[in-house]
Amino acid sequence: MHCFLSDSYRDHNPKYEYFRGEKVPCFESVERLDNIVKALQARGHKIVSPDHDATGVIHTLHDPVYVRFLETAWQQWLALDPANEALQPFPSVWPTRTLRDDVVPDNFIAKLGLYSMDNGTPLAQGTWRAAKSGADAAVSAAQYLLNGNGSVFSASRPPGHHAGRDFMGGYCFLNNAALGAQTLLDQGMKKVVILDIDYHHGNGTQSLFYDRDDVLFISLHGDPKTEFPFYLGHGDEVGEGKGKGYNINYPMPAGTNFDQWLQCLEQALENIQSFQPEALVISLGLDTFVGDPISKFTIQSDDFFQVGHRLASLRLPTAFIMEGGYATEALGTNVVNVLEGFEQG
Ligand code: OKP
Ligand code: ZN
Repeated sequence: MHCFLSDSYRDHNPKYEYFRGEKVPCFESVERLDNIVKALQARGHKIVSPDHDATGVIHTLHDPVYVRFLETAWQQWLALDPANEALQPFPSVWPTRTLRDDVVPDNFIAKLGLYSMDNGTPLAQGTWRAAKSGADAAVSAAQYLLNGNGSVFSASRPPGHHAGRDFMGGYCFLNNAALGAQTLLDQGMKKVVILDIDYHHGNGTQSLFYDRDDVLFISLHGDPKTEFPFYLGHGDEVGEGKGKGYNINYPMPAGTNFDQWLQCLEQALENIQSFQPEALVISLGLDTFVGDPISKFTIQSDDFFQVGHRLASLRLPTAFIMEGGYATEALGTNVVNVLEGFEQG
């Protein structure tokens, strides 16, 4: 499959995140994408650099004030104290309910809380460059479909589906899949689907399109009653206004196996067929894998061929956009199994 690889993914390289109150090495690591690239090369897939600039569509979907914050966050952090170079900023306070989110505080950590949904999204020196080049890869993938091609993969990190109009979270800063879908619409398509098969609900993507009928968002994920992002992704979230009926969630309990997962996928495929879209954007998370260290489904590496195969049955121009997957060793194999299952389908 034709692959766009983010040029700057290695620039986002935070040293640690917090897990159960302890500093631990980041699950969302540089090595994840290194391994995907290795597997793509070993199995003969063509890898090119992004050839489109996402700046315009980033400012359509994301709040320009939030984007400016991301661009300058590391400088703001260093301006507090040059010794911060060796440290990572984390938010520690959030404007939850009754508190005001319409006045941007001067305090940097308070600003970070305003623009974050969690304290689990480490920010480092090259974060903006990596996030921006990942968005460029997603937009390039969308353009590749618009040029008449049938399928494409955008290889990037950090992921995107938890990021909303004006917030980061869940390792995500810019919503790559949403930016790809919006590009398809901006260039003349009338209806596109985003199907999110990452283990975690794509709360950012859902929120960006919740009141719209030109993007059908469907997500298969761990039940938010027990799984991140906890506060969105329930089955009764069906969209609002003219978007009513264009948001579909399939939450599944921890322990869900491939047969049970596939039953939800088959329902999602029927939802997609009824919508009659012009293109499909897949938020491709591989953290549904049995060996994933932070997730609880039991899908095996070989099952991912069938996932790709079933997606191909829709016969739609399809852009795969990389999201999560933290079993680093198996990640390359699992990604390429989906892509090759699709090509063989
Ligand atoms: C991002 B994506 C470990 C807890 C996990 C949230 C998970 C983010 C998943 N510190 N933090 O959807 O794969
Ligand atoms: Zn995930």
